[in-house]
Amino acid sequence: MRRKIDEKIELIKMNTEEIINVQQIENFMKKGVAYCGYECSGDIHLGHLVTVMKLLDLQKAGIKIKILLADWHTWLNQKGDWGFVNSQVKQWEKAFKAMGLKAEFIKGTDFQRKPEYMENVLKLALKTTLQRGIRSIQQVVRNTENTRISQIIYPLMQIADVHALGTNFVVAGTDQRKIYMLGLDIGKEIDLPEAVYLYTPIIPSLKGPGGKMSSSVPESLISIKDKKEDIEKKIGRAYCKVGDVTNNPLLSIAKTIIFPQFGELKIKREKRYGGDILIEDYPKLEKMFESEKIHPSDLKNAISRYLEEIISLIRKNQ
Ligand code: STL
Repeated sequence: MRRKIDEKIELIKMNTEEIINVQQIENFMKKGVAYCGYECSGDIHLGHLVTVMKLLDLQKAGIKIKILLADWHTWLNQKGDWGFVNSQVKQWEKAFKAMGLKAEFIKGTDFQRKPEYMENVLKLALKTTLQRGIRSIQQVVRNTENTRISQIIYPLMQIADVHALGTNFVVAGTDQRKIYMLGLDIGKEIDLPEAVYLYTPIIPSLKGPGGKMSSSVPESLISIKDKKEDIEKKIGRAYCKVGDVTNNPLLSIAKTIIFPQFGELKIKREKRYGGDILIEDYPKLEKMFESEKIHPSDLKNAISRYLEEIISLIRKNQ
């Protein structure tokens, strides 16, 4: 029994960047509810897959999952009009189901129009300086030169969501961290429930140092709509310097997506280049790449192969 619980906790903690209130995991595991919110615009890409895989871990540990299809957030963040947002929401829900999530799907507009909800947003607004509001969205908003007031309401609504959805586990990429940290500071205004905050790593842009995989930069990402040829082409062009293990999007994909899914990575090489190698864990891959025992082109071939295997399954289920 104890061992089973410990195994579940290990699974929940695996491949996270940071966990707030980690000591509460066991307490919330029994009757806990987890949520992760998504702006629905553009195609789902590997960056989103990192949180989806973490949600699948929580699901395996017996935790109920709520997915917030944050339609109003998408609109507030200037991603498109309501015709666009509504059609995206439908596509995203279908895709999440194809990835194996047995979640409750909730649209923002299903509950964010309630007077109690809006009252909470205004209570949070009263306690937040403009400066802090702007700072909290730096990693979420594209054009930070011309921030709209709608984009400062956005984080306050995100904090109110934690309350409205009655959640005990918040799952998010580290780009959302400043928003939820603001929430922890001012949450007592709205009786914010105590929750575990799990932050997952961000996959760097395929284009190299500086950026993250982002819907607004098509060459930065691999989407779940990409075909085998697209995957091979984009991975083939991806930034990957010999021996360099920092800012390497391919190593990041291996660490956060391929190893958790397959538990190993096989590099296929012709005999004259050293033959096949089976790598059992991520640290070993990193060491071998750093010491130049694995060449970027061999790594690229392997990553393309595994990504095609994952994405073809999602494609088939949609
Ligand atoms: C992005 C990109 C992305 C996710 C989000 C934002 C998250 C949005 C969100 C909205 C409301 C919530 C929680 C999360 O309650 O992949 O720009």
